[in-house]
Amino acid sequence: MKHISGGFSTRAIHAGQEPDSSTGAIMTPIFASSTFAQESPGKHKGYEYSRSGNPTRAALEHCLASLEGGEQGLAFASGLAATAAVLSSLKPGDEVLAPADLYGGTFRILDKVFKPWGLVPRFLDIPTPEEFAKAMTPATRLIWIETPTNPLLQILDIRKLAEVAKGNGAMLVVDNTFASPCLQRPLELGADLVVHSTTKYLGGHSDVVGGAVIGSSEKLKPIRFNQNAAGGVPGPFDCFLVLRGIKTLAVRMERHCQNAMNLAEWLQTRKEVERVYYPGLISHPGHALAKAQMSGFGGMISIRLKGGQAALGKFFQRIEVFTLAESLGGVESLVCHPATMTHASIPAEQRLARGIDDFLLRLSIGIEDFEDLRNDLKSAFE
Ligand code: P1T
Repeated sequence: MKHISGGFSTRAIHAGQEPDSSTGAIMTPIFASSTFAQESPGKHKGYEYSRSGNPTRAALEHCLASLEGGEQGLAFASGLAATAAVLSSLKPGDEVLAPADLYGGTFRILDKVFKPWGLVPRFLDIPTPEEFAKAMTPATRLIWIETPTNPLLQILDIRKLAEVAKGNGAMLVVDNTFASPCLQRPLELGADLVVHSTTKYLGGHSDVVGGAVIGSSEKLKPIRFNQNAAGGVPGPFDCFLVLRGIKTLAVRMERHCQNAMNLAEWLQTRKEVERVYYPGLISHPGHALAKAQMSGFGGMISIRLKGGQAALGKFFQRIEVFTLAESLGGVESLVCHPATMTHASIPAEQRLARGIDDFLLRLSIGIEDFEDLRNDLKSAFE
């Protein structure tokens, strides 16, 4: 595949996506073929069987690597399939440190799938580099973080955590789903691997589930092996959808960020809202760090609603432009109730201790007209 240089948007549109050599098709063809003809045993055009490699997937993997500034990308059937592939490269007895504020499914796979298998996950309530450094033991192989975190939008210091990990011979993995490579590139800040749920901003249109891992060829070796050996691969149509979404990532992110910033500022002035969590607000404890390691503050806002169950019930009844649904990062605005939806797999006691109670709402701000989003929330509050 041709190396495409240039700015982020140029690479988003062209990396891995040169016109099809046999037909000239501008859009990457969906190679719906499970297997590929061989001229003689072992002599082929680079593809043998679609679990091992598929041209549409290869285009996506190439593009993802280019956007994150990694040598290679690997695409998976979902964000959690990507997570599973990374965790599978560890051994029983290895420790994984992660912030307590984490996507519920990531907590669940660590706690319910890999812990019984022998991995030792430990979750830190205060996710500062100092606390991670204190928590490291000789068995710690991986620091796994999200930043901004899901759902409380805490900002973690990628550069310092990479140093903590390296100092102890461990790796730093950053789930970059909330920021997307458009706003934050963890590999450039020292992270070893980047993980994505491509279901979110990369796909961008809530029409596909996918995942990815990006990094150096060397560090991806066991994960590449797992991709083929365990087989959690996406189909070619899903790869096409993510590739198509990526083409508009930069323009979408600009609008997500703008709408979210305007709404966060407005939400701060509302008496119905006890607290607004958005890293773009000067009052956010991670604001300065977000400004330093991100080029925009993203499209996710969490709020704590006042007024108890009655206000909550009314809010869900009255929203019209926002839709009550899991997921995020699509062009349409969504509201999620983490306690019963995305973070329900965390035991109630732990969930409450982490601040995920009934009155926490997570908003995925879409790219609709700002006034319509504000008016929708306004009428749901009043
Ligand atoms: O849903 P899937 O593509 O498997 O991705 C899992 C995942 C991984 N990492 C982060 C930060 C995520 O937010 C997710 C999925 N999250 C939701 C579905 C959600 O509504 O938060």
